[in-house]
Amino acid sequence: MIIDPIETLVQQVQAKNPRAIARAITLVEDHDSRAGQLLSALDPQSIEEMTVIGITGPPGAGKSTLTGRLIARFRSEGRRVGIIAIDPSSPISGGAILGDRVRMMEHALDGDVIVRSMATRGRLGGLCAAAGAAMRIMAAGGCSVILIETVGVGQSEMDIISLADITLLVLAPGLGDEIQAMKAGLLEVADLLVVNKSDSPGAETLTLEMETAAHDRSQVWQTDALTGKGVAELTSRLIALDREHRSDGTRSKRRGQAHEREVIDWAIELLRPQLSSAAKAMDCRQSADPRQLAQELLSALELKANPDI
Ligand SMILES: Nc1nc2c(ncn2[C@@H]2O[C@H](COP(=O)(O)OP(=O)(O)O)[C@@H](O)[C@H]2O)c(=O)[nH]1
Ligand SMILES: [Mg+2]
Repeated sequence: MIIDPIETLVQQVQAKNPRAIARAITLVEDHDSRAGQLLSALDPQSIEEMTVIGITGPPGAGKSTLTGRLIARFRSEGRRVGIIAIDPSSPISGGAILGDRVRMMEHALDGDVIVRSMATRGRLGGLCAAAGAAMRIMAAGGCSVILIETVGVGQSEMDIISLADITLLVLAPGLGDEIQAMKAGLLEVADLLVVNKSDSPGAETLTLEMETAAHDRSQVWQTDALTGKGVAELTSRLIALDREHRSDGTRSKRRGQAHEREVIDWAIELLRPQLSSAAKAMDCRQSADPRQLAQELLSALELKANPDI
């Protein structure tokens, strides 16, 4: 329960207060009626300037360990870092969240590292809307770099990646997930392909495979997140790529697409309560085709469904 007026909360967020940042994100996630007021009061300049880095790849590839390394690099440059960890597991078991928390523990006492976990399951969708809002709040709270760690498996995680300005696909030898990553189209969306655990057997083979699969060999980077080997080079490349994307129009094009996705996600979120009460009011005859009923529901709300799909 937040008793402070929204103006105070926004001021506290913009004064970089980590607790206020956390409270603001919770307020949006909880569909508080003041969420709109909060989001529109955030400084648009900081949101415009932030760099959002998506980190995806199969479980166990070393994403969280690498994220910890990237945090350290950005912190050494004096930058405030926000992390959004998308957890595909149930919020109840919390396994992945706990694991990631442990790996980020070295930064736990750093007030300039803001970590937020979000579950993909156990919620009614709106993950893009929630993650987008969290990024904006973190940026307004002084984070100039936002890292989003997500397991590249489902569609909702892919949607999240589309919110990033730059995406890293992290792979490791021996997991056998390269093919799956390719099938999921991750290779298409990733700007940089990271072969982590570079000292493990199979790293060279995987690197060669990735160089063949990539558009450009210079997309492929090797790291050992445990020792930090290769991380400085990867970070320099990331920063240079961000600069290139800012000047060649790539970033603004991606931002436009990301924004569109967020808007659609919000529209669905905002409609959900009405859909829910209209469905309750309607006789959802179990024998009737649910798709047909959905169309009836939309007509009842005077929304036109596309007849072609
Ligand atoms: N040998 C080796 N192990 C690593 C490396 N990076 C991460 N690990 C280990 O791999 C396991 C999974 O790492 P984690 O960061 O949780 O992977 P995630 O599931 O992708 O987030 C952990 O036991 C890490 O200590 C690396 O570069 N080399
Ligand atoms: Mg992880």
